[in-house]
Amino acid sequence: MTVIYSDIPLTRPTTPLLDRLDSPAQLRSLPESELGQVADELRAYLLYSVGQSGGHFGAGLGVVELTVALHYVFNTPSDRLVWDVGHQTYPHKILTGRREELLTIRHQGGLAGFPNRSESEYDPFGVGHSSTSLSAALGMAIGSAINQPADSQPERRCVAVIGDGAMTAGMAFEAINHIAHVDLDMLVVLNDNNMSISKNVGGLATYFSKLWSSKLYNLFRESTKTLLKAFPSTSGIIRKTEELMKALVAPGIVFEELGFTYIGPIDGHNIPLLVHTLENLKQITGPVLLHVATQKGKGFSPAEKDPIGYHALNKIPTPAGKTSTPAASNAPKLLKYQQVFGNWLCDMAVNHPELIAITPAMSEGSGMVEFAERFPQQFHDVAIAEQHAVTLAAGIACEGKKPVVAIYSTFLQRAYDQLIHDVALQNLDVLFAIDRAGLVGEDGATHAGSFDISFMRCIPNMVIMAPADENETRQMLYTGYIHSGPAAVRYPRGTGPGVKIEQTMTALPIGKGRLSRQGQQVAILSFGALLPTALSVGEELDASVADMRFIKPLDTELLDQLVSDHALIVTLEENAIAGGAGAAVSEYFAQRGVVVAVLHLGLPDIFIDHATHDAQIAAAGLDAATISKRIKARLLTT
Ligand SMILES: Cc1ncc(C[n+]2csc(CCOP(=O)(O)OP(=O)(O)O)c2C)c(N)n1
Repeated sequence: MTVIYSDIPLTRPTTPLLDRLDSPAQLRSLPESELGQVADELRAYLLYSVGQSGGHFGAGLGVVELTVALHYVFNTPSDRLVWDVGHQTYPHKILTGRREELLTIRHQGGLAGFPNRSESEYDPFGVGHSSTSLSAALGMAIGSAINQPADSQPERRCVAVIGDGAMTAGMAFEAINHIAHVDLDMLVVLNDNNMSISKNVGGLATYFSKLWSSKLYNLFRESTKTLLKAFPSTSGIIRKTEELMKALVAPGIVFEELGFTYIGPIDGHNIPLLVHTLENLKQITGPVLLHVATQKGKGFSPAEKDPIGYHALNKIPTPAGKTSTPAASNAPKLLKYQQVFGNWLCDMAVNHPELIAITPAMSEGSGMVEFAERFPQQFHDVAIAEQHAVTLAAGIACEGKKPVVAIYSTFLQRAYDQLIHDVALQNLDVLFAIDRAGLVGEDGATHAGSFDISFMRCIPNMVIMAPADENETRQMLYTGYIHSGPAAVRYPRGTGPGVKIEQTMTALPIGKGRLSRQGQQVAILSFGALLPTALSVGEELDASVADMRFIKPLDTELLDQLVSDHALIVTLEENAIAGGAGAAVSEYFAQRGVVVAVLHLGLPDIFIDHATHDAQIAAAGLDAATISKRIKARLLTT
């Protein structure tokens, strides 16, 4: 029985057994009877550790028993254990020699929040975006099967663990199709907790729920002892085992039809059952899908009741930290860009029944919860299906309605062809609200929105805007909404500078920036939310500062004007320098035959690791002091 906690321990719990486990090999040397205690201690330590560090929470709690069982049965790291998304791997990190370092997770120089090949040999595949595990594990199975005699045991087993949410993505379906075709030994563990970040949606989710409530699952839950007898762990009679397995297969199951041996659903919190089932599955050849039913937030009652709220947890402030907060509480409450978007969406929908908002499984993160409640007919959560989200929007636009696709910059990468081929090429009327544009802090490189300007700028028909503050965000969303054709507004994670938001919506003139500060010699062209930094550098150096607003089309009139009376043009953006807004400025000058000194400031050609956003900005050389230094250095050679 899982121990249920109702508080997060603020001091380190006593974990005598866990403390002895520095590798999965040590776990495997324990008698099976001690695994329950390992799981209890693991959960207690996980609660404590995430309370100290902050980070992903509910998903990890839900896979404590599964993680113990997988490392107990499989010979990791030689056997490959590939986790999907990777936000649920805190227990895996604890068991694979990173127990003490878990306290540093997502902090600069500490563990990454997701599996990372350079961090540990137990992380065979780096991840952060969902639904890659099946393809990666199949690739490993193919790679390790090469040069092996056809009839021999596989050199290593490849296991993918994928959530029911991640299973909704096209990539997962593509892999399932191919896995059956290749027909190598491979285990897919479907970790089904009925949740994505929000409630999981769609036909697949409904189908999984039906399986959960089936007689078969109840049989598994209630008759564990009988079942364990039915799964003799030492049985060498493979055929018999297979027959037993087959007998437990629900008839007509979708995965069976696709060429998998399907087992389950079984209780993912029952360690003896998990261990025995996994042991027996090792005997089965070809692709196997084990359907495991788990509960997100398991073992921490507030998270069990509110799995959405406890998807992630903020660091619990220390008592010392608490005393320093009252001063901060007097500060004006700043709105997040996501709230600005959510409020705009609701305000627009009041008078625009043709507005249809689409999210690929990110309604909380994108600030759409209120909209979904108030305008359910105009809201579509399409599950983790970015490609579908974009082409769906294209289809809606064909019917003369106005789709608004709210999508994180990093996840739009998944839908690049759809953006070009389905939307832009047909010049369809779709507004993209591109969230988390720029560096995103603790989630790190996998989630950084570093490339959207570069990859959108080259697409014909696109209008691309980058607001400098909350009010510009609102007005740009409106501008993009009433614009006919594809338009994108890219805004960052977190709060804006606190600019007053005009409730009245006024369309901005397309392709027009504004001069925010008149100075001399140097003109800083700011594209987006780094404007306050540009202004502070402008003050220090008496430089001109322009809030360019539009990346495409560029305000060429303003460029002509600035180049005529400044010696150095500095472009500033929170996007890759390569192909970014600065590159657009230089291309314009080159086209016009204008020779001028240009300094491009933006994200360098490296992946920037997890840290606070401020630290990441400093690592990119985009803090005010470094910008000022770089400009001064450049002036010396101009
Ligand atoms: C391509 C992509 N889109 C969206 C996300 C954001 N995201 C992270 S976890 C998650 C839910 C995953 O659900 P599931 O696979 O069921 O795992 P659970 O959290 O329920 O354990 C989502 C949508 C992502 N990581 N990758």
